[in-house]
Amino acid sequence: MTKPGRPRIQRALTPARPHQAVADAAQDSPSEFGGGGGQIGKNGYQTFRHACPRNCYDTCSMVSYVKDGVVQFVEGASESTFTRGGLCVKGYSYVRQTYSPDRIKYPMEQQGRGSGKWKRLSWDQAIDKIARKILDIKQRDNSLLGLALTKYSGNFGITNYGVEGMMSSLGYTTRMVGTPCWAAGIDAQNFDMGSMLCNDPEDLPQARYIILWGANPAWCSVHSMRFIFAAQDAGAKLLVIDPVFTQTAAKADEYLQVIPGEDGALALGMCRHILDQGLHDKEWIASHALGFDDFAAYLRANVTVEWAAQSSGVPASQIRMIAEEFARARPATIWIGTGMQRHVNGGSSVRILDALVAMTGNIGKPGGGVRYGHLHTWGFNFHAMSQKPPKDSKGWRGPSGPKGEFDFADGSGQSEYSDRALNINKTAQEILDATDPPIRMLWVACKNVLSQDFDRPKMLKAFDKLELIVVAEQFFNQTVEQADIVLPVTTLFEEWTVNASFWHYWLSINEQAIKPLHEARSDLQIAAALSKRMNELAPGSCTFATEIDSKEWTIREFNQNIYDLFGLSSWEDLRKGPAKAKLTSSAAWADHRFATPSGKYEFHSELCAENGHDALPAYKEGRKPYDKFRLLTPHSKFAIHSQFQNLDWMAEFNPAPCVYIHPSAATERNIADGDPVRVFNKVGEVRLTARLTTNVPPDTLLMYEAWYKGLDFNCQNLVDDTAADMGAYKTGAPGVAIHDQFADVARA
Ligand SMILES: Nc1nc2c(c(=O)[nH]1)N[C@H]1C(S)=C(S)[C@@H](COP(=O)(O)OP(=O)(O)OC[C@H]3O[C@@H](n4cnc5c(=O)[nH]c(N)nc54)[C@H](O)[C@@H]3O)O[C@H]1N2
Ligand SMILES: Nc1nc2c(c(=O)[nH]1)N[C@H]1C(S)=C(S)[C@@H](COP(=O)(O)OP(=O)(O)OC[C@H]3O[C@@H](n4cnc5c(=O)[nH]c(N)nc54)[C@H](O)[C@@H]3O)O[C@H]1N2
Ligand code: SF4
Ligand SMILES: [Mo]
Repeated sequence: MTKPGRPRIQRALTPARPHQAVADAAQDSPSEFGGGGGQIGKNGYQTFRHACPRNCYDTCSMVSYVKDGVVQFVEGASESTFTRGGLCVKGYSYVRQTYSPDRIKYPMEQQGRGSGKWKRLSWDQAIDKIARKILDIKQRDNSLLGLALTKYSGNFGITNYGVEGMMSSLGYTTRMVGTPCWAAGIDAQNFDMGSMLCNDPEDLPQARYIILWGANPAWCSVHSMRFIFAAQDAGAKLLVIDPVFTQTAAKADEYLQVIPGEDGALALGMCRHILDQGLHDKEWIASHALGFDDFAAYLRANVTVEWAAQSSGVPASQIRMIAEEFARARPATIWIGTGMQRHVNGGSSVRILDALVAMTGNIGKPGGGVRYGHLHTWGFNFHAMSQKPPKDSKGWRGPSGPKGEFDFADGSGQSEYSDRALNINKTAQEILDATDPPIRMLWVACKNVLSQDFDRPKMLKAFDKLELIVVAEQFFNQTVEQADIVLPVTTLFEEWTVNASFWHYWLSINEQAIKPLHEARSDLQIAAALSKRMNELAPGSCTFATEIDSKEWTIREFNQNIYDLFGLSSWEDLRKGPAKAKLTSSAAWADHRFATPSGKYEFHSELCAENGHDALPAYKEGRKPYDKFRLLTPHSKFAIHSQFQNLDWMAEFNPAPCVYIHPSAATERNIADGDPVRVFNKVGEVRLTARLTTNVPPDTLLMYEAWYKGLDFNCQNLVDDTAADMGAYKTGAPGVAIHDQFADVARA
């Protein structure tokens, strides 16, 4: 399908000044809660530096404008050539998020999970109850393996790894490891190249051909669109490959509707055609790659363009055309979205996309590359995370594996004991199965378990097994509803930290701009309070500091390597604005010294074979359908997962969830646009409104994940916990096949 023209979305990136009238009438009134931060700007506002700490590609550099101790409005920082002074709809609503009447204001205890009968506690009471429970577990089990932590992407500030530090400081505990997000792709890139590096997105304008493969940056990385448009303006072709005609697809020169999970077949067809046409980069392959002959033999023996067309639903003529265009354009690049690897064959598909970019000689080139993400700028001290367990702590016997994609050295050191690592993507099953000792207590931070984890009905059963559930949260979300104790946590304006991105190369300091609202405390302060009480009740039972200055702790995360990488003389330089890494090239792998065992790009990877997969980037079948329709539950424009959609500001734009159905499928079921429907499968059901659109294939249902305040919509009632193929090697657990789900629909 070719779509002509593309309306611009630049306007969304223009800095909004919702409170300009207030600004003009302003008096100087510096906030006393800057922790020594902030500058007096125009019109009497005190300004502070921030970073959007969510799990978003863009990790925007932000500025807050404070008057009378209140954040009046926010802007994107103009110094960053990535953020460019603009935020997305979610970023602009941070003020509402912080001052929302729905924020959790003080510690509370629930009289019966799900009862809604909450009783206010003082911080001392709450922490005392928690500390006594931890000591009780230790006494019963002679270890703290009965205490489990689940944490993911609520806040990626570097000091926020103090939550993991808090656990280590108590002893060896159980950790939910891995990532629900991008595990399969991480392994795939590690097998092919030895690490996950990524071109600077700001070099996209140099590309002559861009494929956005299962990525939706028009919603999920709005700032990247500017660079894509610049490439198009300079004559590049933009191709979007997605089962859904997304807003990103609407900007493309060409759109291909692939059958979900069949991207590997499509890319193999392209590889075969490029090989047949002799369009592969023989020089690049000879100098920098290992095992290409094996891959070529595999293609000749197992792949035809017709087979690829049959499997992927993309006509053979189109496969040939895009293969030739891609191979002839130099440089050409693929952005592999995280969406497309959430399949039982997702890692295998990513390896094939890597191979396509490699065989055309596009790796290591500005404007080229196979773009997935990177952690190149994350070399902090991880001081907050690195805490030693108390002496004589007992734990799991045996070595500890990686604890997720951000597994930077943990200070627990070498010991005969370690933490018990369980799969975060099977949290419910792991809790149900764990014995010796069972999991007795769950600590939840930066994670909305009952909105974002899988097989929600099973999760509720697993929660029934737990003796105590503590959630550190900002909002009364669906996990808090099922908790025993909730602790109010701060927002980004209320504490210090520092933020790097897994996509661009900017670094931003996050200053404290205001005093924490209500009785909110940061996760670090919570850890300190817990340590204090633990040591009062049982001296030596916790090694965490008992007083925390979040600014001091932020400074401690910096080191000379970070200063050198960003050209900083001190962390304080960041108070003048964000800094960009001094890259020798915008291209990842520009020196072609790959981090694989052979030092080459490995089409044939023994390491991959040792990890139980095919050594070659070979086709792997997708999941067999278990119900009538394919069900996709990707990311919303108005939410970061379960965050933001709950705000009244956002509800105004997007009041209620809906399921998108193709008109032909809807007619068969007598469903009209706007009808209330039931979507159901073996996991459970949800009720919502039907919307008819040809943007989805006839055999697919589409709904966006999100948490709406006051509505019981939850797509995890339909998503099971089936694993993706890869992820265990680098992140400690396989990824999860979020988009290999199936369901049926009927009028409600
Ligand atoms: N607005 C907003 N921005 C976000 C987020 C958010 O929740 N909201 N989340 C952040 C996070 S944590 C992440 S991981 C990223 C995600 O960023 P993206 O990967 O860009 O977004 P997703 O919505 O997860 O998936 C992208 C696309 O994958 C498609 N897809 C699903 N299965 C297949 C398949 O088999 N093949 C192909 N080719 N495509 C497929 C979906 O239809 C979807 O359009 O965005 C980040 N930014
Ligand atoms: N069906 C379906 N499921 C999915 C996905 C999908 O596409 N479809 N996407 C998956 C992906 S890519 C991801 S990354 C995960 C995301 O899974 P989560 O990381 O669980 O996602 P969030 O909804 O952002 O939940 C973070 C929680 O942390 C809280 N929080 C924010 N800041 C802080 C803080 O400083 N301290 C503490 N203690 N809490 C804080 C927020 O209020 C929020 O409740 O979801 C996965 N689940
Ligand atoms: S959600 Fe993403 S685009 Fe929006 S402000 Fe945060 S980092 Fe920027
Ligand atoms: Mo994610």
